[in-house]
Amino acid sequence: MGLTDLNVLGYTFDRNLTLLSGEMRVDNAHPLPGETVILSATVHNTGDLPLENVTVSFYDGNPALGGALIAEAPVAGVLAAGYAVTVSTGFIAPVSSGIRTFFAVADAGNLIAEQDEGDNQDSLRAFGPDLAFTSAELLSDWGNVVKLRARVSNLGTGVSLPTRLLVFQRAAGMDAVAEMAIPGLQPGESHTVSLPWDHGLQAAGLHPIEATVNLNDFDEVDRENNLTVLSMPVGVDLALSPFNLEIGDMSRSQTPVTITVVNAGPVAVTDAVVVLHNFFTRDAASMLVTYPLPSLARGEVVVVNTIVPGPLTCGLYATVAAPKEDIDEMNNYVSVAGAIDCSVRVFLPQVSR
Ligand SMILES: [Ca+2]
Ligand SMILES: [Ca+2]
Ligand SMILES: [Ca+2]
Ligand SMILES: [Ca+2]
Repeated sequence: MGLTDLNVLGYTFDRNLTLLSGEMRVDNAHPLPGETVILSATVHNTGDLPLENVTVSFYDGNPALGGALIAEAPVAGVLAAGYAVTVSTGFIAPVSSGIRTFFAVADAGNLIAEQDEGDNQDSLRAFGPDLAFTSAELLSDWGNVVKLRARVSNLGTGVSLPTRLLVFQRAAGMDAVAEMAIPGLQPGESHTVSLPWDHGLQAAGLHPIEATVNLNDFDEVDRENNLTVLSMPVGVDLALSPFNLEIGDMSRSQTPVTITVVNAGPVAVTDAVVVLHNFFTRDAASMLVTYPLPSLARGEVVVVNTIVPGPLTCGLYATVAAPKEDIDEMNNYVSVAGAIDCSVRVFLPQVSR
């Protein structure tokens, strides 16, 4: 009698519920104290069989360490294999607290025997203090001094601890270029800062500046709003004011023009020139008048009154420039269209009926 190898290809139909990491949600991360928020979690039937009596229990804190049950949310009807359903429960936001960790557990009472009882849980950190930049701007002060004007707000549900606001110019080194203390803030409270520093000698151009609050003094769920990136302009920035441009009768042979030049940048400017063009273009051939400005102090405003030969039937184009490159060209031009539209256009054929 020979040996018989008996190979049995077996397959067991499994039951399994799964909560995937990172699928828990809270509908409002910044509730007012006492406001009801909605916690939700998605339970997947990752087994082979449809399941009934599926529940997801929500806890405030880890249930294995004494976390309090918030609610047990039932899944209505049958959860078919391969399907998932999201269940939710209300939770009254804490009046004031640190960060909470919420847990969702599928089949917490273990009414369903599963292939894997260890994949039934997900968690979500929420609430607590949440510092954020709610406004921030960089202003040129005088010389090489710039100033960060910013508002830091506590958007969270818990009191924030005293911390620091740090300013970095990463390209210039790893150390903070400026810093100041931020006091502890109540939920909803804001703190406005005005923080000047001397940027020293910098190349002309736009330099990215990072301001960050609470780099690592205390824990926050949302750290993305603790950072703001601003642009520090260094160098010449002349501008023509679009609000202070006055032109006389553009059909005359002599037309008075009043134009306002602003030195908007952080440095004094020498040898600037205002150029006025006819025909609503900046072509050299259309140049009417050049008006030199030998020196402009930082922040200086100069009103130029001149008379240009007309008529300006197509319109007037004004530019300002200096020998040193301008860090923002967009504000160096103003124009006024004339009575005649001289711009090049493509006309579609018109069909009359
Ligand atoms: Ca499971
Ligand atoms: Ca189970
Ligand atoms: Ca924050
Ligand atoms: Ca400019």
